[in-house]
Amino acid sequence: MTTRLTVAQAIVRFLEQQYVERDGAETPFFAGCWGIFGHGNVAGIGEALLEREHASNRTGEHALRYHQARNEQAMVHAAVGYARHRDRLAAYACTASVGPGSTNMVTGAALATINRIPVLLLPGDVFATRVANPVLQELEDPRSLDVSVNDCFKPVSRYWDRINRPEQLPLSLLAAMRVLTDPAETGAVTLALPQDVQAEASDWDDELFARRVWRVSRQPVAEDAVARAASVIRGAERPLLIAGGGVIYSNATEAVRAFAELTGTPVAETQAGKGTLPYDHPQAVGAIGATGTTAADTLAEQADVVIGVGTRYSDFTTASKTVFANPDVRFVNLNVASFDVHKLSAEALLGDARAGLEQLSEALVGWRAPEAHTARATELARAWDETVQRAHDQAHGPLPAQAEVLGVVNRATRPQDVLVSAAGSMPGDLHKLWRTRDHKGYHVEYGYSCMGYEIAGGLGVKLAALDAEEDRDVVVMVGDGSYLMMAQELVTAVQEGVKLIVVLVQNHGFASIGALSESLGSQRFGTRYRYRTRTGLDGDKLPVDLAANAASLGARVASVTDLAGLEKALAEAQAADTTTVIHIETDPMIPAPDSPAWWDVPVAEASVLESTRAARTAYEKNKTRQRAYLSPPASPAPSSPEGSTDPTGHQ
Ligand SMILES: Cc1ncc(C[n+]2csc(CCOP(=O)(O)OP(=O)(O)O)c2C)c(N)n1
Ligand SMILES: [Mg+2]
Repeated sequence: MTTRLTVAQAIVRFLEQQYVERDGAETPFFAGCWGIFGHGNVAGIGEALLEREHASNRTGEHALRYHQARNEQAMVHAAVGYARHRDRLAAYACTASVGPGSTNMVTGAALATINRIPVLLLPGDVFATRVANPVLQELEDPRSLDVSVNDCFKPVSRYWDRINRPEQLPLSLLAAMRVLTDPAETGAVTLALPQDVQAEASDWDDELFARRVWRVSRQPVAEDAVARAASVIRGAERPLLIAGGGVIYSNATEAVRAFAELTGTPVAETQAGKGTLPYDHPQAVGAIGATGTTAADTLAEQADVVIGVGTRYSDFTTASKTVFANPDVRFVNLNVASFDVHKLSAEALLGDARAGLEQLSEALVGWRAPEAHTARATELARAWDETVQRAHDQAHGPLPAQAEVLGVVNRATRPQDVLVSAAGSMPGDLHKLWRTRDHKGYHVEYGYSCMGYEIAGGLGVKLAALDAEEDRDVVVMVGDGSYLMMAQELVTAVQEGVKLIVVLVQNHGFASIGALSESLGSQRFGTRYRYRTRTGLDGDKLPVDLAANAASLGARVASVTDLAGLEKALAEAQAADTTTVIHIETDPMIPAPDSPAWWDVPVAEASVLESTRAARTAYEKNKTRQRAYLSPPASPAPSSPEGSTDPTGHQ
C-alpha cells in the first residue's frame, strides 16, 4: 500500500511515529516541531504541520505539536533544554526558512552537538531544480551551485544531508533517527530541505509511516575491560570519581551513589554532572576543575586513580590539564562514546554508565579506599560548605553580591525545581556554590556556554517537566548581557502559558569577562556598559531599564533592591501562574569564593602595558603545570579461565 504525500507531509508523518524505549518504557521521541516560517518552508513543512493540526483537532489523533518562536537560534536552545531534561529520550524538530532563518540555527546546532543533545534541524534550502535561481537569500557560490548556506551545518551536525529528490528521503530519515537516538552519536542532525522538494508529492510505501521503536539498550562493558579497571582501582589509595552529564542522562545517579558507598570513593561533579549526589551526601565533594571547590580540586590534585564517568573532560573539568597533579595518576573512564572513553590515556570501559558502574561495583566487592581518604573527603567538603555559607551570608552593601543572590534563590526553591543558566559569571558561581538536592535540579549549559541560552533553554526545560508530569518550577538565572542578547522567548513563554521564574541580575555589563580581563592584565576593557566619552566607553552607566523591557514582553515583573525584596518576589513568583522576571542589581566587583584551579586563557607575549606583562609572567608559570597524560594504561592483562583471552574462543 502507498500513500500520496508531499516530502514535507511524509517527514511530519514519519516523525510522529518514532518512539524510543529504554528500560522497558516506550515514549514518543518527538515532542513537536518548533518553527518560524518564510518562503523556504511556509508552504512545505508549514503546510504539512497545518494539515496535521487540523486532523488532530478533528479526530484527536496524535500529531506533531507546533510551537512558534521569536528567533531560530532560540528555538534550537528550547529544543536542547527539552531534550536534556528528558535525558535525551525525547527531542524536537526545528523548521526554518531558507537563508537567515536557517543560519540562525547554526549556533544552536553547535550547542546541541557539543553538549551531545539530540535535535533535528530542518532548514529550508534553495530550489533543487534551480529554475528560478538565484532565489531570495541564496548564497550563489561561483565555484559551485551545489553549495548553499546550509553547508554551514556540516561541522556542527552529527549527521547532515540534503534531500534533493523524494526517493532519497526514507534512508535519510532512518539515518537521522539512528544518530538522534544513539547516546554515543547524538547531537544536531540536519536535513536540508530544498523549498521545491518540500512541496513535491510522491507515492510512499506505508511502511515508512508505521510505528517504529528505537531501542536505547544499556550496553554492558566487556568483562576483560572491567577486570582490568578493577585491578587498577584496587591499587588506589586516593581514588576520585568524576561524574559527568552521561551519569544523569543514563539515570546512573543511584549507581554512582552505590559505587561510592561500597568503595568509599569521593564523588566530584562536572557542570553537566552536577546533581549526581545531593550536596550533603558525605562523599559529595562538589564541583571539579577550574570552577571547582577546594574539596574536589584538592582531592583531584592528589588522586592516584581518577574514575571519569560520562565526562568528556573539557578544559574546565581538567583545569586546562593541571588539576590532576599526582605524577602517577591513572584514569579509568566509563563512557558510552569511544571518542571520550580513551581520553587522558585511560583504562577504557566502553558502555552504558549505569550498567558499567554496576559491573565495576561487583568486581570491586570487598575493596574499599583507605578509611582516612574517605573521611578526609568528607572533612574537605564540609569546610567548603562553610565557605559557601559565608558567601551567602556576607551582607555586602549597598548592593548585594551575586553569591548572596544565589543563596537566597537556592534557599527559596524546592529540591525538585530546576536551576537554568549558561554564560557569564553565573555558571562558575553556581557550579561552586549551588546546593543541588535533586539529580535534575541543575541545568547549566556549559558545553557551549552560549549567552542567550538561558530563557529559551529554560522554556524547553519547563515544557519537558510539564510533558513528564513533573511538579518543578524552572528558575532561570541570567545576566544583563545574556538577557540583552536573547530575551525574546519570554514572549513565547507567555504565548504558551508556560511559567518561568527568571532572576535577572543587572550589573551593567560583562562582570565575568571583566574579572577575567583584569586577571589577564587587560583592565576590564570593553566589558562595562557605559556611554562613550573622549577617552572610550568609560562614561556613566547606560540608561537601560531591563525591568521595563521584560514587562513590555508580557512578563510579570518585580524590581527589587535588596535580598529581603528578592525573597518576597520569589515567593510571589512561585504562587503566580505566569512567567515572572525578578530584576535585581548586584555589585559586579564582589567575586564568589575563588576556586584553587587555573584556566588557560592566553596572555599577550609582548606588550607595552605593565598589567599585561605581569599577567604574562604569571601565565608562563601556570603553563609549566600543564600535563599531557600520555602514560599508556598500565593494568595487567586479566587472567582468563581456560588460558584463552581470545573472545572468539579460538585457542
Ligand atoms: C554568544 C556569546 N558571546 C560571547 C560570549 C563570551 N562571554 C562569556 S560571558 C560574557 C558576558 C556575560 O555577561 P552577563 O550575562 O551580563 O553576565 P555577567 O558576566 O555580568 O555575570 C561574554 C561576553 C559567550 N559566552 N557567548
Ligand atoms: Mg552582567
